[in-house]
Formats: sequence, C-alpha cells, structure tokens
Amino acid sequence: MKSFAAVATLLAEQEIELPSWAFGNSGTRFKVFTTPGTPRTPQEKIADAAQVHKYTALSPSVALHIPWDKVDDYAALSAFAQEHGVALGTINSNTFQDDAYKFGSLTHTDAAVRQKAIDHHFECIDIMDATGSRDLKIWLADGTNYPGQGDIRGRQDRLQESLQKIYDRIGENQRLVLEYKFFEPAFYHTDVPDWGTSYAQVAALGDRALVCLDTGHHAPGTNIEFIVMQLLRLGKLGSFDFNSRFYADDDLIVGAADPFQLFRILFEVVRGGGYGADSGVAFMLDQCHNVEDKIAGQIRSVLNVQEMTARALLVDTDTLKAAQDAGDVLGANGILMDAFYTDVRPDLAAWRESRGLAGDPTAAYAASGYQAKIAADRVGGQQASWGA
Ligand code: LRH
Ligand code: MN
Ligand code: MN
Repeated sequence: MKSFAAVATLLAEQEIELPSWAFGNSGTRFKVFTTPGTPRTPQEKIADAAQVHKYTALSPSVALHIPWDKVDDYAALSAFAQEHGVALGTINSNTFQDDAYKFGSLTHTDAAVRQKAIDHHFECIDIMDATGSRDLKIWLADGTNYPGQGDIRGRQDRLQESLQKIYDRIGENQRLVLEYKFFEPAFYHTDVPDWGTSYAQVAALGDRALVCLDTGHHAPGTNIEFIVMQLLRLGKLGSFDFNSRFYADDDLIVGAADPFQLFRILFEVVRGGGYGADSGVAFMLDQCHNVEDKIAGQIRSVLNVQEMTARALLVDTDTLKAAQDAGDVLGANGILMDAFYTDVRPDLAAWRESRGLAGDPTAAYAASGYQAKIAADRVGGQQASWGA
C-alpha cells in the first residue's frame, strides 16, 4: 500500500461543491420537519455553506438551483459569496415544478412549452455569465406513467432538438451536464433514465456537453463504478452528484449507506484520471438533511468523501496490476481491500492540523456556537422546494 504522506498532496486538490438546497428544510411527502436556524434567503444558505468550507477546506463553491435561489442581482450574490470565502458554482435548472410541465418540458409535444423550458435555460446561462459559473446542470423530470401515454421516440428527438438550442447558447468556457435518473417522478418511462441515454444525447451536442452521474439514481445492485469507468474512458464524465441511498433517491449523506461503494467509485475515478484540479470531473453533493442538522450533515458528507478518496489513493496500483496480470484473484482483491480497510482518520486529522485547520472539523464547528447563533437569529426558515 502507498503511504499517507505519498498521497497527501493529491488530497490537497480535492474540491467538493455543496448544494444550496442542502441547507433548507426538506423532507418527504409525509412530513417536512423544520430545523432551528434554517436559512431564509439564498444569502443565508451561502453563509452556512461557507461554514463547511471554513472547517474542512474542502468545499470552496456552492451550487444554485433556479428559481429556488432566485435573486435580483447575481453579480452581487457572487460578491457576497466571495466575501464569505466561497464561490458560486454549478447552476441547476428546474423544469419540474411548473404546471406547464405536467406532460414534459424539453420533450413536450407543444412547441410553446418547449420554448418556455428552453428560455428558462437561457436565463440560467445569463446567471452563469453573471456568477462566472462553468456548469449548467440539467435534470429533467420528463417521462410518462402509462404505456402508450407518449411517443417515447418522438420525445427523444424533441429532447435532442431542445438540448441543441441550449448547448448553442453556452459560452466557450461553459459546459452543459445532463443528469439521468431511472425513475421518479415518472414511473413508466423517463426520458433520460440512464447513462447511455445521457451519453447519446450529449455526444450528439459536442465536446462541452457531458454526463452528470448522481449516485442515487440507479436501480439497486447497479455497478456504478463500472459506469464511472466507462464514462471516463469515453471522456464524457462531467460531474458527480454524490449522496447515498438504501432504496431509491434517498439523498442521504454520501458514504453513510455504503462506504465501500463510495470507495469503489472513487478508485475508478482515480484510475480513470478523473481526480484532481485539472481532470474536468466536478465533485458535488446532492443531498437533503431531513432529520439531522444540516451544516453538520454537510461537514460529515465532505469528510466521508475525503476519507474514501484517501483510501482509494492508497491502493498500490503497481502491485495490483501485477496481481491482476498474474491471474492472482485473491491477491488482487486483497490489495484493494487492504486500502479500503485502512482507517485514515488519524492521518487526516494530523494533516489538517499541519494545514492550520482543526483536526476534528465536526467538533470545531460544534464548539464555534454558530448553530446556536443562527437558531436564535433566524426565525421562519425556508423550506427547500424539494421533497423526497
Ligand atoms: C433529481 C435531483 C436533481 C435535482 C435535485 C434537487 O432527483 O437529483 O439533481 O436538481 O435532485
Ligand atoms: Mn441530482
Ligand atoms: Mn436525485
């Protein structure tokens, strides 16, 4: 196995974008519990996200969701973020909450509805220009509930046409990432259900169109690291929405349900050249904290990603390759498992301290009094417009 010291410089490159909506109240269709101190404005969400970065040095940017984070002046919002030590990142479009989109958005049979959805993306691109954001992330709720309800081929063709118009509008240094999800809210078919469809759609657009992989958007038992490998191999992995799930799109804390899966994913990311500042693969969280404290939940999340990244980096790839080539099945498996079973927490704590951070970010945040202060200051916090 490699030594922790040998991988520490790579760890310093890690950046994990936080979703603004993780800081709002969220829940299920059964109940949304409120949390004291919940942000009331996009500015307060950004201020909370900045706390996560302050204690972990892992999350220098915050993703916005439009219109959930609608403001009058995005350049001013960007300046506000900078003052708090973070930048504004990915802009997420939202075509899943208007009545107009009941039967689809970019795939709709009515050209006027499609244009409304395209115009919303143009507005998102204008926001990106004001905030300096690189990525436009598109997730579509489009789909049908019953066989025969829609012409699934026609919908795919209209999707391509709509995406092309959006892609043509993004700037030279901007990218479009298309997220897939196997079901929900549509249950019979979804227009972008899997990586293959997302790949086919973005490949037809051009180099700056890529796939976004949300770890919670696969059927149980799916080998997600295989998809990671394939997309990296094809040069089309643009970004991750990290979270974890037991059943469907649970949006639980990444690495909480299955840290081994997160390790396997990160191992393939590293293997495929998807790790590091220049890799072009953006790490993001896409989570909700329904019953736990949100800022502490985000701190736990980025630390989970960091821990599994460190373990993935520890794998002795030369020895692994030799074992693989020699047909040493158990030897190869053992090399991977050695790295996975290594508790990197003490090394990470010491390394943080060497960089002027608290060894235990969770404890440092808890001791700061920030949570009590926002609970006292903020009354009537915002509900994230997103249930389960
Ligand atoms: C859809 C999704 C998508 C949305 C977010 C709130 O399930 O993963 O990324 O933008 O949740
Ligand atoms: Mn997502
Ligand atoms: Mn999701």
